[in-house]
Amino acid sequence: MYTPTPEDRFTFGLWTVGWQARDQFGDASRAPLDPVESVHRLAELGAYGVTFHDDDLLAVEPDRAKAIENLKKALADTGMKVPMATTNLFTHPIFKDGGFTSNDREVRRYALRKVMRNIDLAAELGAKTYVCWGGREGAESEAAKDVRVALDRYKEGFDLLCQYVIDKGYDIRFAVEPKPNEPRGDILLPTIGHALAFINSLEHPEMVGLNPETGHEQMAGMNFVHGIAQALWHGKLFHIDLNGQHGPRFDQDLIFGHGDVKNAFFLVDLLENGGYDGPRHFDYKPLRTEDKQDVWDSAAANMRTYLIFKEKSKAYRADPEVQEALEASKCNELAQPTLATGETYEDILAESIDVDAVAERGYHFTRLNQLALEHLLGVR
Ligand code: 3MF
Ligand code: MG
Ligand code: MG
Ligand code: MG
Repeated sequence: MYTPTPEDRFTFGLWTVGWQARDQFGDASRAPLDPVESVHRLAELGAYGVTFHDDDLLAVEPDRAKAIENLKKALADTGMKVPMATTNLFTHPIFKDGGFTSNDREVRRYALRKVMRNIDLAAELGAKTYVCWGGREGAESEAAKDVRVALDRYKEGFDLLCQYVIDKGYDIRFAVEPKPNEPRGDILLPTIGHALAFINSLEHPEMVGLNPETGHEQMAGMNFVHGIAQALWHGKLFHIDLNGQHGPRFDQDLIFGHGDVKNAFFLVDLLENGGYDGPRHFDYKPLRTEDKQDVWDSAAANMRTYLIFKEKSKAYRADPEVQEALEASKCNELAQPTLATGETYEDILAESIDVDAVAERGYHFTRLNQLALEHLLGVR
């Protein structure tokens, strides 16, 4: 039980287990990890696949062609898949003012070239999703960036990349990953909502969706489950970055479930029942305190935690008391359209209500929440 298999479709960024734990104040606490080893170890743990930034492949082999060859062999040896790829437009100092929205036009052109080059590899490896996290697209001062003009350039970038994918005949869609801040003081497209609105203004909105990350939304004080629900509602949940975070502070990238436990439970409940059929992708960082073996233990913990929540969600939904409480809280009544078939606003206008009597009715949400918590705490 709680043992992952490839059918669960768990995937990991090579940069997650491969993180050397260099931070703002400290040096690396772990040695570089060979992507080949990551693919093998993750396969042994029951993962479905890996994802990568172009630069992740060069962790121990600086020759790109050789690095790609090594990765391909590891994938062939293990049966691991690459459902998503992405570009590193944030580590090299050339991107210090962004990639697609750098004030420097030459940098913008280089950034787009770097993306197109890696899209070719993504397509070759069978990736269907190409994630764009604009980590350096932003500013520290309002004086430094005209956001309206920067959004023009952001749109220009996505329109160009969509055209590239169309012209090449690739079966790839883009997924924007919102984040409010870090490493920039303020990042463009800071939340799911901002990104959804932006996508609507693109030349090919159908080719662009979202890759929301748990911690990023929680850094902005947002409810991740609500954000994911809205992304699903718009048909825009193309991919997801699962991890843990304790509210608005630096980007913690904790193991999934090691942050807001109850929100993580309802997230799994939503993903499993809300029509998402993409990979369950982890974007976490093994703690800086951890050693080589802890890295693999932490990778396993992400998947095990997800599977535990999945079981808990099933038990919660099957509990007759929960079903009764959902009914009593009118949760099912919300699914009923406000107007009956054939009715118009005239019917609403003609109606009357005993406002005081209706206002007195309780919704009994406390009971529902307590039932969920008791399932989570294992006492039901
Ligand atoms: C940073 C992130 C990124 C993105 C990645 C995928 C390094 O906070 O979450 O991870 O997920 O670039 O595009
Ligand atoms: Mg992140
Ligand atoms: Mg992420
Ligand atoms: Mg994060």
